[in-house]
Amino acid sequence: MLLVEDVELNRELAAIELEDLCTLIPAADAEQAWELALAELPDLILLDVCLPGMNGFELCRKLKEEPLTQDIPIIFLTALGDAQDEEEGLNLGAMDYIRKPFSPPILRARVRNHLLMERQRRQLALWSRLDGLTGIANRRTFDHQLKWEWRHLRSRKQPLGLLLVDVDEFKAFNDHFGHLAGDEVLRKVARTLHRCLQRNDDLVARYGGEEFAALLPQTDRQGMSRLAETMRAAVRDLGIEHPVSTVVPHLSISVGGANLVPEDIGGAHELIDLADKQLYLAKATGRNRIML
Ligand code: GH3
Ligand code: MG
Ligand code: MG
Ligand code: MG
Ligand code: MG
Repeated sequence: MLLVEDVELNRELAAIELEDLCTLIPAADAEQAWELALAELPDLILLDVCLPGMNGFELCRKLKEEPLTQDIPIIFLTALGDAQDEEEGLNLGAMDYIRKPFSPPILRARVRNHLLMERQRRQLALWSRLDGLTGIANRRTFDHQLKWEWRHLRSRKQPLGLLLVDVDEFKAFNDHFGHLAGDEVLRKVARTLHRCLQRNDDLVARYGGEEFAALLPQTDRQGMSRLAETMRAAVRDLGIEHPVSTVVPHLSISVGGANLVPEDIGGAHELIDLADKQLYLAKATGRNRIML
């Protein structure tokens, strides 16, 4: 939690009351608090209003305008006691407004409740981006990232690569071993594909069912081909028996890939269409292969 308070004694008083609830980051003015908020992304900001230089209301406005910090809950802790001040603070987006002198146990209880809510919010935000079965990125995250990369690379005129990965004859695997065994295999495949990634900006997501998608910014066809082959080999090396497969007696994947420099006309769905067609070809020509 970030504690923004210019009077040292007040900082110490608040710290005594709150230090066992969270890690306290102290700031003596709003400029310093702004830097710390961006660098640390604290789970709560306890904010004085009367500060040297930029005041607390101005800092609050600035934090709410910045995408990185706009969701961080803010509690004003201030000697400004007018109803108008309180109204202004709350209208700026602060979660709470506490007047000085404060009652230590009430400050403590309010801070504890807001911290709890923020931790829950962060947990939900994280879960909304991850696939429940495999723990890798979900479709929502993939769609979001695809749009973002498309726009980003369009302005830089650099290529965006996409690999669509589909487990071969997985229906037969489920029918033979049961869905629980199938689920376990999907977890293993997801983990394996994820481990094959080399760059920080690469993303592998569960696209749906037994299909995965790897988004590869600034990757040329050669790089894609190398990665796809690494993935195919890594899944094969899991050595998962698939006795009813008509392809090979172990679990295998087919991969379709496409690579485009985003243009002003057309959209990211073009890339998906192209990769999908290549995946279809990989399936139609025998599976357990890569088509780029
Ligand atoms: P192909 O080689 O043509 O891809 O054949 P396939 O059987 O893999 O493809 P199909 O699309 O016919 O079937 C996909 C199967 O994936 C059917 C479904 O039961 C299974 N599947 C999808 N999602 C899950 C899941 O979350 N858990 C399990 N266990 N199976 C799943
Ligand atoms: Mg002050
Ligand atoms: Mg499929
Ligand atoms: Mg399949
Ligand atoms: Mg099929």
